[in-house]
Amino acid sequence: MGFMDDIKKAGKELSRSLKDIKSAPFVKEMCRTTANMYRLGWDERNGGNISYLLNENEVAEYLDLNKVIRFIPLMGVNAAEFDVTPLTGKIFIVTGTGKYFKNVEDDPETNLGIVRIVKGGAELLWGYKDGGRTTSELPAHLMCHMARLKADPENRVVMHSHPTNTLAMNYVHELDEKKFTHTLWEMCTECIAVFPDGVGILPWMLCGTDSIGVATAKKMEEFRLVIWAMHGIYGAGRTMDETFGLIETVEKAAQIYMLTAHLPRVNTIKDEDMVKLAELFGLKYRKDFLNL
Ligand code: 2HA
Ligand code: ZN
Repeated sequence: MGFMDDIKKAGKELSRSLKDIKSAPFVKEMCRTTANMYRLGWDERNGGNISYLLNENEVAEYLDLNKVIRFIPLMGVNAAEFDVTPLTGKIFIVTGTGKYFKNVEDDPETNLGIVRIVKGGAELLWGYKDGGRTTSELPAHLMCHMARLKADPENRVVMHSHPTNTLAMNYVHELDEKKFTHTLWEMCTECIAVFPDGVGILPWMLCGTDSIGVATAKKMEEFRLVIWAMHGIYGAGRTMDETFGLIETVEKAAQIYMLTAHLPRVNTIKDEDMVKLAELFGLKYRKDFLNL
């Protein structure tokens, strides 16, 4: 047998030994999470997007990493100015542009894609079966990944969503990071323990552009949660559960706020009590966001 035959044989053996991608834990996590978010009412129509940094060796159990389906350019950014070098070669699973969270679970191969980041765009390794592309917010996601990886090398997930009460609160509460975080911390005892770093806030900005990406990533240097005023929220974390849990906790607190904001406040959690809780858990928290 010649050299080329050996290569062909090796290729065939590789594809035979690959596991079914739909059974991959990271595909299942994306399906479960998007379905949950849809049912919570946070991601109407094509609202929301998730990107999840994968371990290359794990992906190689399911896909031939040398097989690139096609190249997807980055949209909405000046590719020459947008430097993705720290993420070059990294593999992400990402929700598709225009795709509905509602439909991911039934058809992950159309609504999700697995891509490898290269200069100016992404190489598609799996998914977007109908010719689709990565979320229009991918530049913002990539910038957030770069910022969070600097703050925490274990960060893996960036998630964007439109949670109802968080959005409602944007219309009736001052959009000041200290005041907004403080109000959320007051709404559930565990808030200060879940997001001791607080919530960053951006004013209303045009989405899908690199300027909102840059601004979000800047906030993500110090916050794992960033509100896009009158639009939604970004969360970042080490796992899907952690990231989802951050947004879920903000949304729960915002719901309590919206249920009580128009009523006379009789009781509240005091700042001294929040300190006790943060100290019990040994947390580094934003002391400057309290009024002590
Ligand atoms: O992907 O939520 O901000 C749809 C959006 C854009
Ligand atoms: Zn959005």
